[in-house]
Amino acid sequence: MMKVYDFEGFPNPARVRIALKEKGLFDSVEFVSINVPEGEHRKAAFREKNPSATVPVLELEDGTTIAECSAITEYLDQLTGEPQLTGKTPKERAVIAMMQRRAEAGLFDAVGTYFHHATPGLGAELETYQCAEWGRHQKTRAEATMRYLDGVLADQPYIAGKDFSVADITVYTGLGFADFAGVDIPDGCENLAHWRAKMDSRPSIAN
Ligand SMILES: N[C@@H](CCC(=O)N[C@@H](CS)C(=O)NCC(=O)O)C(=O)O
Repeated sequence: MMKVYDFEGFPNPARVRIALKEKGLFDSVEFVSINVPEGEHRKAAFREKNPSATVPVLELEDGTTIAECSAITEYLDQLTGEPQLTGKTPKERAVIAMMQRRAEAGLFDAVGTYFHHATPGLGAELETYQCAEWGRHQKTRAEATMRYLDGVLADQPYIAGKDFSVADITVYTGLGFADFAGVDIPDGCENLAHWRAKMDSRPSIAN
């Protein structure tokens, strides 16, 4: 059985958990909890699985370890032979990859940098280097990305076009991370708010 090393309730693990549900694979993996708040992910045993010392990590039955949510989602999507999250045609795949990267760098990771640098983050023991100014700058980047995505959603129902994709998962979990970190959706982003309300009731997210 494949294994997912993660910590339930954290934002990056949530990305893979939603992808697993979208693919009907949630019950085909064994979850192994890595206690991130206590620093278990920084110990040698876990660094052997992921030198970046982050969760989640997918471990295949042959022992191959795959880190990075985008890479894990790509694998899961291809595994079933029927890609639904990362596109089928060259054009779909490229547009989804572009929007996924914009969402990840501009929103999800920007919120993460704000959280880790400009707030207490994971606490003094784990946050060994903080640059508050850089963190605050990334908050403005996250807000700008929310405004950009609001504009995107004025013309199309999902982040990368007419169909749900991995980019929607990244934006949805990025907004959840933003709530947790204290980054508000700017006033007037009604398209983004409506899209979010629609996502709230999607089975892979609601259940
Ligand atoms: N880009 C990575 C980010 C993974 C990540 O940062 N995960 C967080 C949990 S949400 C983590 O393990 N943080 C540990 C730390 O900051 O020490 C991915 O896509 O998986």
